[in-house]
Amino acid sequence: MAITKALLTDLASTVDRVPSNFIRPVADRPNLEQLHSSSASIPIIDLHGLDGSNRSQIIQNIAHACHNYGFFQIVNHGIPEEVVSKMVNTSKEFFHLPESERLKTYSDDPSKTTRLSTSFNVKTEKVSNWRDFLRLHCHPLEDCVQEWPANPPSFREDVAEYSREMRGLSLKLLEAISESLGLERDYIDKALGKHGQHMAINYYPPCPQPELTYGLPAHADPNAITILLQNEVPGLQVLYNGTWLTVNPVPNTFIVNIGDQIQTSYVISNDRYKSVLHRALVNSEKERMSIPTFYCPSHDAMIKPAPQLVDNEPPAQYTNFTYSEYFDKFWNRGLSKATCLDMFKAQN
Ligand SMILES: O=C(O)CCC(=O)C(=O)O
Repeated sequence: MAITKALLTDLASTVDRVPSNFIRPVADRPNLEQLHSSSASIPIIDLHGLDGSNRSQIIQNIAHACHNYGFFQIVNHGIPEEVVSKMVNTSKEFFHLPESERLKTYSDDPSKTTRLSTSFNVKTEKVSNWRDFLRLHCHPLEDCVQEWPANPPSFREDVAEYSREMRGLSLKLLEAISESLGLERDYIDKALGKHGQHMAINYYPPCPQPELTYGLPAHADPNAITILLQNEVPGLQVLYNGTWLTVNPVPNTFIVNIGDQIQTSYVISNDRYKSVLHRALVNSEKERMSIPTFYCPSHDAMIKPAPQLVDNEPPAQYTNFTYSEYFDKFWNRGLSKATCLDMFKAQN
């Protein structure tokens, strides 16, 4: 059976088998046992005292996590619990609105700055993913909010508050990451041009055969850093030394990962820090939501290695490019284990 509805959410509750367009080849299916048994995980970093006496220790912890895992979790990050719970509640309400209301925001055009869609890129992909998502540009905030859904009634206010907080946290983390690379505190800030900030609200409905498909298959993020909030349902896995580690949800914690633009620290870190593969698994019982904030360069920003990290040893690993060129490649090529960075490798 092929999918006949624009959105997965409205189809998922009517099927007791996964439609054929969602089924992955046998060699590329998730191992659900791993999802529930994995005990090792990515580092947790306490940000308490980042602006005071603990700064140098925290920066060392960040350097270790970015180099070895490309991922870390943060606690004591300063984001009020109320802001987070409003964000989660309004997102859930949005995905529970009647189909006709949600479809007002539907688009399969990745260049649109506000859109509800499904899977990843329905125009180019061969196998669909068990996900609907609302994608929002968030910077500059005052230019974006008017485009966002007006229903639920508190949506714009709750999401604007959350994205303001995420911007503050992103800037703090980018300063810490710059310092952890031995760069000036504002190095990455300047390298991002006028800056960009996007958000996705990922909605993964319960899936009748989660062993056959993914919410999102393995991919690396194209942006600078991602700050991910997940609800209480596990599903995120991160590749570490050839093994998929499940990142079990911990209340009041965010998950941070290095994206391709920092790997390349400019094209920044010249491969010192890794933009690591991760994926989302689904389950048969509970709806799962994750809300990544993608902090990124502005589209016109020229991405190049930090000169301090290049010299001759090691030579620049990537050619220079604009973020817009990179972003288009990411959406048009489809999610893949090979990062788009390979398309910009320097011929050394
Ligand atoms: O749902 C998750 O935990 C991962 C989401 C993700 O990787 C993405 O939206 O790019």
